[in-house]
Amino acid sequence: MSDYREMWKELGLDLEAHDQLMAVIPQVYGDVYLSQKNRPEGMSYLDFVMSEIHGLRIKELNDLRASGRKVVGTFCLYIPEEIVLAAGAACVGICGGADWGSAEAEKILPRNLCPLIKSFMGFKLTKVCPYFESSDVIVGETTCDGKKKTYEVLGEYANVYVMHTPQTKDESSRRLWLDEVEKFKGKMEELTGKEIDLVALVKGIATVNAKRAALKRLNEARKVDPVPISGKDALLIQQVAFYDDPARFTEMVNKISGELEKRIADGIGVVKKGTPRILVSGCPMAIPNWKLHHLVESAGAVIVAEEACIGHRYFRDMVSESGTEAKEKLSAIADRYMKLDCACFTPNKERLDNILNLVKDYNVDGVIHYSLQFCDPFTVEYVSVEKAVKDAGIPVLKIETDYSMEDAGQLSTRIEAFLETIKESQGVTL
Ligand code: BJ8
Repeated sequence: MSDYREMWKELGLDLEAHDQLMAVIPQVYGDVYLSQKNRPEGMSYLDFVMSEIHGLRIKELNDLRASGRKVVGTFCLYIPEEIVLAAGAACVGICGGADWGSAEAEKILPRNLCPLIKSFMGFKLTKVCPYFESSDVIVGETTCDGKKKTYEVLGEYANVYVMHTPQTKDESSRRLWLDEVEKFKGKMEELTGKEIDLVALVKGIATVNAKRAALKRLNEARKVDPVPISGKDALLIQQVAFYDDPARFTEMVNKISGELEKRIADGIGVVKKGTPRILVSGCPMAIPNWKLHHLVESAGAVIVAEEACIGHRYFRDMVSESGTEAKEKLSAIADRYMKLDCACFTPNKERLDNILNLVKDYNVDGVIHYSLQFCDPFTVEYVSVEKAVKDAGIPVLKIETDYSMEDAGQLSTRIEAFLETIKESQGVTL
C-alpha cells in the first residue's frame, strides 16, 4: 500500500487518519472472511479487490481522470448507472458502511440520524475515503428526509447534484421521473463534454444489464441446499459490484458462478444440508458492514438472499433493450428504475410481494428484518413486512442496529434464540 501514498496525498486524504483506518480493515477482514472454511476458489479475486480497495482501483480511477474522463459518486440505487457509463464516466458507490468519522459528522448533524448518513458525512469530513475524493460529482437523491437534507450540507464540502425521486408510482410520478432522467443525461453531458447518443446508451444499458445478469446467476446458486457459497461471501460480491470496473466484475462473477454450479453438481456446500436458511430484508449494507451476516452465520445458520439494495433490489430488474431511438432508451431506463421497491415509496406493496417470492424461491426458513437505527422508512415498513411474513407461516425477527459492535453480544443471543425457534418448529439440527 505504501506505493499509493503520493496518490492519496494528491487526492487530499488525511494520511494519518487514513493510515489508522487502513490498519483496522485487514484485521476485520481476516476475522470475518479469511476465517471461513471451504470458500469457493474464485473468492480469491474478491480478497485481492479488498486488499487493493484504496489502492489499485483508485489508481485506475486516477488514470481514467488523467485521460480526461470523469468519476461519478453515488449513494443510492436510483442513480442510473447506464447513463453515467454512456457519458464515458465511471460510477462508484461511496463508502457509508462504517462508523469511522461519525463523531465528526455529529458535530454538524443531529446525533439521532441514520448511521449510513453519518457514515458518509464522516468519511467526507475526516478525508479518509479516496472514492469520495476521486469523484468529480456526487449524485444524491430525494429519497428519505435524512439524506435529502444532508445533501444540502454536503454541498458545502463537495460538488453535489441531486436527482428528485418520486414517492409514488402513478403516471404523473413516472413523468416527473422521466424528466429527472433526461435532466440527469444533460448533467452528465455537461460534466463530461460528451454527447450521449443512441450508441452510447445501448452500450451503457448492455454493460449494466450484463452485470445484473451475472449477479442473478450467482444468486441462483444460493437456491440450492446445501448452499455452495456463504451469505458473507455473496454479500461481499454484491458490495463490490458498486466499486469495480463493470466488465471485469461481470467476468469474475460469471467465473465464480461457474464454480458454484460445479459445486452444486458435485453436491458440495459450505454448510451441511438442512442448515437453517435465512432471508435478510431491509436497509442496505454498504462495505464494510458485514456485522449481521457474520453474527448469523457464526450462530450456525446461512443467509441465502438479501432483499435489499445490496442484494436483489439491485439486480432483479433489467432495462429493456428494445427500442431504436435514444428517447426510447431513456424511457426504458426510467421504467426500470420506477420498479425499485425502496421503503421511501408509498404505498409499497411490491416489496411485500417480492419478499414473499424470495421466501418461496430460496426455500427460506426464517426472515430477519434489518433496519438501521433512525431509518424511519424501513423501521415503519416493518409493520407490514412482519404481518405478510407471519401470515405466510414464516418466523420473522426484527433487528434495529447501527455500525458499532456494542450490541453484538445482545444480537447474538437474540439470533440464537430465533434459530432455536426455527429448529424446534422444523426439527432442524444446528
Ligand atoms: S433505494 S434503500 S439506497 S434510499 S438507511 S439513508 S433510507 S434513513 S439507504 Fe437507500 Fe436508495 Fe432506498 Fe436503496 Fe435513509 Fe434509511 Fe438511512 Fe437509507
